[in-house]
Parts: sequence; C-alpha cells; structure tokens
Amino acid sequence: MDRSRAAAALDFTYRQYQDTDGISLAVNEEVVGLPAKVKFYMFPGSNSVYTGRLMLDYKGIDYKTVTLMPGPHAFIMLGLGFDTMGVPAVKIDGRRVQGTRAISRALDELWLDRPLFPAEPAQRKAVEDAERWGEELQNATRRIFYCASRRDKAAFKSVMTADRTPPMRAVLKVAAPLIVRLATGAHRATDAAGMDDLAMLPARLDQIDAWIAEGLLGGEELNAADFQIAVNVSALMMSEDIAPFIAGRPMEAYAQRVAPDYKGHLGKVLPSGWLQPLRDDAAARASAGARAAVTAV
Ligand SMILES: N[C@@H](CCC(=O)N[C@@H](CS)C(=O)NCC(=O)O)C(=O)O
Repeated sequence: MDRSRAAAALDFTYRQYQDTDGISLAVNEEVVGLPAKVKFYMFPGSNSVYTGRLMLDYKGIDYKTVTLMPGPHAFIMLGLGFDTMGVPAVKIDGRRVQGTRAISRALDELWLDRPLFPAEPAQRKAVEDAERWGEELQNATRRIFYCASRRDKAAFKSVMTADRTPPMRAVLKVAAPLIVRLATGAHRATDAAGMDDLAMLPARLDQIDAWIAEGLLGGEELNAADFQIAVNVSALMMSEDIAPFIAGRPMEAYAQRVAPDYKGHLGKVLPSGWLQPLRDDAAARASAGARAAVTAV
C-alpha cells in the first residue's frame, strides 16, 4: 500500500471510531454463561481509557490489562483484528468491543449486576443521551489537552506517564513531541478547535451541574453517563487554567467521587484570551448570585 493510501485507511478507521454513529456496538451476539476471559486494551493517561476502566471496575469484572504505547497502539489494535485503532477496547472470550459507548453496552449485556443503564425505557434513553453528550465533552477535553501539551511538554508528560514504569516513562519522554503531533492531527486538536471548545465550556459545565441537580448524574447508583462525564470533569480540573471555574461547583465533588484517581497536572499555559468565555460566565454567575442574595434579604 502506498503511503497516502495507508494514511487514508488509518484516517478512515480513526474517524469511524471517533464518530459516535460509526461505533460498532457488537452487542447482539449470543453468549452463553458468564464470560471467562476479559482483556482490556489501553494506554494510561487517556480520558476514554479511564472511562472504560472505571466501568469494568464498577461492574466488579476480573480482567487482564494490556498496556500499549500511544502511537504504535494504532497498528497493534488493527493487527489484533479490531475494527479501528482506538482504545479503550475489550476482548471478552474472543469477542472484540471498541469504544466507551460500545463497552458500556456490552458489559451490561453480559454482566447483569450493577447495571450501567436503567431498565425503565425513558430513564435509559436519558442516560444514553447524556452518555453520548459526554463523549463530545470527552473529545473536547482531549483537544484542549493537546492544545496545552503543544505549549508545555510537562503537561503531556505528567498525564501520560503518571502510571508508567521508569523505562517506559523515558521512552515516552523522548517520543512526546512526535506523539503530540500525531495526536493533534488524528484528533483534529487544532488551536481553532481548542478555542471553540473553551467557548462552549461554560454551557457544558452548566449542563453537568443541572444533571447533577436533577439526579440524572451522581445518583446513589452510578450509570454509564457518570463514567463518561465525571472523568472529563476530573481531567479539566487538572488544568490550572480551568480548575478555578469548576472549584466549589457541584461537579467538583461529583468528579472527585466518581473519577478520583486521574493523575496529572497542566500549568497555566492556555492563551488568556481563550479563557474569556469562562471568565465572562463566572462574572455573570457571580452577579446573578449577588442579585439573588439581595432579593432574599
Ligand atoms: N470516543 C472514543 C475515544 C477514542 C479515542 O480517541 N481513544 C484514544 C486514542 S485511540 C484516546 O483516548 N486518546 C487519548 C489521547 O490521545 O490523549 C471513545 O469514547 O472510546
């Protein structure tokens, strides 16, 4: 295959994976009895991988972790017979399932305990919609991460090497500039996209707090949307630029409860102008709060 055809094939499989409509749900096959062998394909630091891991752990599933290197993971996944290059992925008694939304459905189908989706149809639809919405937040969070990583090597290193052995940490440190470049292209994490994502963040954060207030998120029993969304609030809280806009809001305690062990730190590296929508929103919220306090007196 010539280079441009190979690149196009990879691009296609990647887009198929990232486009939520393209995810192969692969949940209708007949499975007899409780699955015996579960393998979890991942690389540490990835937000979607963290969502996948939390769901496996929540269900109490016994699984073996296959830790990959970001970059080469793409070829390994395709070589292992997965449809696309993406992680997280699981192999359950030989059956391949890729992507957080496919994994949540497969786990619920095969392990009935601790359901990730409610049984009641309207409630189930609400969780499915929020989970899908959360995948967009996941994509936005990742783009912001790569915008920060292009500006500060330490940001990439602190998130992507936190759970690695010292030799792997050294390899990742050397490979970091190349991985950041490849991931920027693969995820379309341009500065323009990152700026748009930050402009949309105030409305997205409001939505999360509204869902927590409603009880759709952060209930006694967690659901698939919780694992999709809380992980990304935790990821955003790693950023010194963004954390102040989350601090003290309901979603802060929520993220600490659902996704408490996301490691890493992003310093103040994003251009100040990109944060203006968050500052404007914080100012509007503060003045609405002050007005409400005066009315109450
Ligand atoms: N939307 C997909 C995400 C797929 C995805 O982008 N996975 C990998 C790359 S294969 C990832 O998390 N990358 C994180 C990173 O590059 O930081 C899902 O929910 O599973």
